[in-house]
Amino acid sequence: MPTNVPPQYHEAEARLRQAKTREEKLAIMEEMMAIMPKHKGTDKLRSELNQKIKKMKEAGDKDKKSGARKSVTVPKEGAGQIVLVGPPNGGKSQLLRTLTNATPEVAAYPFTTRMPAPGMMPFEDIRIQLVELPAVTDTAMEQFVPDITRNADVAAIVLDLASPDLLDAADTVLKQMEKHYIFFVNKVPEPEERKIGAVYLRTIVLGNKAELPEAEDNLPIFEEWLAGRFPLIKTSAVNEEIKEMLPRLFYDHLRIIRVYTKAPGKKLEKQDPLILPIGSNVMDAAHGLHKEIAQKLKYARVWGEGMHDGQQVARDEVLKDGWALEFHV
Ligand SMILES: Nc1nc2c(ncn2[C@@H]2O[C@H](COP(=O)(O)OP(=O)(O)O)[C@@H](O)[C@H]2O)c(=O)[nH]1
Ligand SMILES: [Mg+2]
Repeated sequence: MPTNVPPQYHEAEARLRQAKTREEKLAIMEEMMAIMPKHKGTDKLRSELNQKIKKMKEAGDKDKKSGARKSVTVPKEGAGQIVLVGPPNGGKSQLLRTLTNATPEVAAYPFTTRMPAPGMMPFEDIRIQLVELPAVTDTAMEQFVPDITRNADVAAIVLDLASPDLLDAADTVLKQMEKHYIFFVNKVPEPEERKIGAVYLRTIVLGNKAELPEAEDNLPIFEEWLAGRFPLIKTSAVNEEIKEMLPRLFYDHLRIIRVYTKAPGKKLEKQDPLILPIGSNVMDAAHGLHKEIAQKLKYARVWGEGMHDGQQVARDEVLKDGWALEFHV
């Protein structure tokens, strides 16, 4: 090869020869494109590669039109689903490894993860589903990335806080999602302020690799860019200490509560909570348990914060996290 390209390029090229599916090949070619330095010596190579990418995309579009597009979904499990989205190399896989039992490949080259990788993160007596999505760049995003994101409960944008491309990478994630009418927000707007057909997803930003000195240097400009749009949590995915902090934080952002049910006359055992949105009332919990209980419900008794044991409450009493309920029909 006449041009000077970094070793990662050759490594990617080797993987390209092994790649089987079109999606894989396309992702690797996009990666090669991103790795290749831009100067006169690479002009020809870049234009050739661009042509190949274009052809492959066209072939893919044809398949889509003929209905061959394969859809990738991740069925929800546990108390809520949080997607980990971001540029390559932010530390999504490492986060998943530290917080769940999943074992996605962690690597210093981009685009390691081509399929969604789910894992279950324990939090107290429940489990929350984390889903690592393939990297989002300005040239590459698998169709299922917005599809899965749209359906998630919360988004966590995972960024390498130490990267010189931090702001561009962050911008790209938001812009790519907006193309699909997905808006990452701190707070979901009131119905009258929503755009028709748009999806608003509560979002937090994980500023990862926070222990690196460059992260500290980048912080002021990054906070300026953020301008309070999302909560920023500094993390070190490699540090086990995040297990003490992140599960609670993710739980809080899901804006859910746990309520336990108790049968009249039986001992209170706090097991298998019902998961309900914050603001749910006694009636909602009854519905969550059984339609018939909801239909016949007269009142409930409550054990938990702010109540004396067995206090009687009406059907519209708003629930608190951790309450135990006894339904009376
Ligand atoms: N210093 C440091 N490196 C990290 C951290 N998290 C991930 N990495 C490294 O960053 C690279 C990319 O991580 P990975 O989890 O594969 O990123 P992904 O592409 O977002 O899934 C790997 O070499 C990781 O070991 C962190 O908190 N601190
Ligand atoms: Mg990954």
